[in-house]
Amino acid sequence: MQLTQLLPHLLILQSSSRAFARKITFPSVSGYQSQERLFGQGGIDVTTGSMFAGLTTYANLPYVHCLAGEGEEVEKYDIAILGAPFDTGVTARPGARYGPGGIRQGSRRIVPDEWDIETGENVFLDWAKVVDCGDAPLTFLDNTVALEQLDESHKITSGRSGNSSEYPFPRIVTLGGDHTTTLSALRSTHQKWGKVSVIHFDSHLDTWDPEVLGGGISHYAGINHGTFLHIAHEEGLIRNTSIHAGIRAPMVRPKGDLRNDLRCGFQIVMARDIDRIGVSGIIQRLKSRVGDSLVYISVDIDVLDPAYAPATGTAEVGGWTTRELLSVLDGLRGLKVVGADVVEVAPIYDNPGETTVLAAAEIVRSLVGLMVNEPVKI
Ligand SMILES: [Mn+2]
Repeated sequence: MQLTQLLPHLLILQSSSRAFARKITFPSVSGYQSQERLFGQGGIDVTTGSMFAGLTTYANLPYVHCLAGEGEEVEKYDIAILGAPFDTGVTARPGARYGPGGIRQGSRRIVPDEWDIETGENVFLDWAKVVDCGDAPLTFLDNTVALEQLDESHKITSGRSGNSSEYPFPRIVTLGGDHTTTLSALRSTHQKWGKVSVIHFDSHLDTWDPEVLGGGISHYAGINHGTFLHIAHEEGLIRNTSIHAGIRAPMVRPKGDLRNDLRCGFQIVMARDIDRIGVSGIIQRLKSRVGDSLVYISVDIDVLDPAYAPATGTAEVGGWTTRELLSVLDGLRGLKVVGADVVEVAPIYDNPGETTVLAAAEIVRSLVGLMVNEPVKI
């Protein structure tokens, strides 16, 4: 068929799909959050009733095209889930580029109309409109370009005006990606909110000097998932009131690593401290360290023991349980959290029970809960 013959058909298709799109109550992708009900023959409702229908967004939340071009109308939101499929900054097992998809998969039984049995709260039906923006488009062939793309994606996503009239400043929870992606998130957070204290849940320090980790090969190689906090400090993005939690991985230099870590503005809570001071002791140390400052929370899934999170690139034994981490996170209520992430989830190493992605999905819910619990003004 000639194009000229095809044109009338295309026009009909276009106009009819537009008319159809108007009928759909936003969102149209998540199976659970309903579109307008559609009844089939015999009056059977074919649009509602299953959390497994449609495409998978985080927690069945509405999808918003946050990276739409200029002039396109974008649904307003207060908290955005943004995927960062990047894993070429790792020093061991790759695979975290599939993390965003894996975490969404792990979240498919989380639905927006569930109430927490301990608190009675529902973080998705509170004041904040929480949406899933999908993944940032990142090249997998050039790390420098990919991180610039992520910098921009973050800035665009957080730069839109929020849905709430009282707190119109969208915040982002990033789904990694390897830990290098946190650098982009910190750059964007700094541009909007200024310097932040970082609460860094990880088995590794990640403040390594690029000259020590990778930089001996090339400048380019020095920017990776073990050096991003050093670079964030160098770029002046973070306060010297930051703190690690869950540390247990070995040092590269016996004293140099710790001195360097201190210079980057960090204190350390060891993984085994939890046996001494308990969950409440950990919460207290984290809270007193960051005080009243604005906070960014980064959760490397390898803070958990490999028994609870096998699907990660640089697993270290002797970590926290999922319950301990969730209790610590939920105990941070009241802090002014302006950005957060869950990184280093590499679903290929998960087991058939999806241990890691289930944990990661629940951690994301806790992080969203902290943001909802404490609205922040610029
Ligand atoms: Mn890390």
